[in-house]
Amino acid sequence: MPKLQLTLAIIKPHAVKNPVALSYIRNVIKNNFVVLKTKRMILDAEAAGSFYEEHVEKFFYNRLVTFMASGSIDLHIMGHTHAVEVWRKLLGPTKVYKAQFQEPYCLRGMFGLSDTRNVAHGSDSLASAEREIKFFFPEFSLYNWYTNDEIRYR
Ligand code: RTP
Ligand code: MG
Repeated sequence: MPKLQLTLAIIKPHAVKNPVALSYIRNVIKNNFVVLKTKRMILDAEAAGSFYEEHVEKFFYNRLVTFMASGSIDLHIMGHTHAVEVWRKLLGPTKVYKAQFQEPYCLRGMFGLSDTRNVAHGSDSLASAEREIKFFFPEFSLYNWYTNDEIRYR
């Protein structure tokens, strides 16, 4: 049985509030990944700040942190043999002008409103995926997931 690589998807507040976006994104996730765990939560600004600590020096940091703490977010631990790459490909470019003009059928092209309100987050490497899953789900066991494991944990 093929082994699963894991990634963390975070559906951002504006997309959680948009029923068309949310149901489309959920279908994309369901059709492409084994979903191992989901959680809806509201981050406080302190937690959002520490999640995005690598960006602390960037001009958009305060805007990003304030936005991520502005409403409910949906977290998904998702598995696929190439989970990190596949989810980022489905999301498309970070910058909304690139997403809309170069890849209009990616999730950010369809539902992105700005570079900050760009629909969802995806881990950018295996190491980030592990850090990010541990950040939100400290009790989650990261290893030895296989393609027949859907819903075992949820
Ligand atoms: P993500 O982590 O969300 O998948 O996005 P990414 O790796 O493609 O982008 P990154 O450079 O890591 O940026 C992290 C988050 O910062 C927000 N951002 N806002 N000009 C802006 O307002 C701006 N630029 C980047 C994005 O929403 C990105 O998700
Ligand atoms: Mg990133």
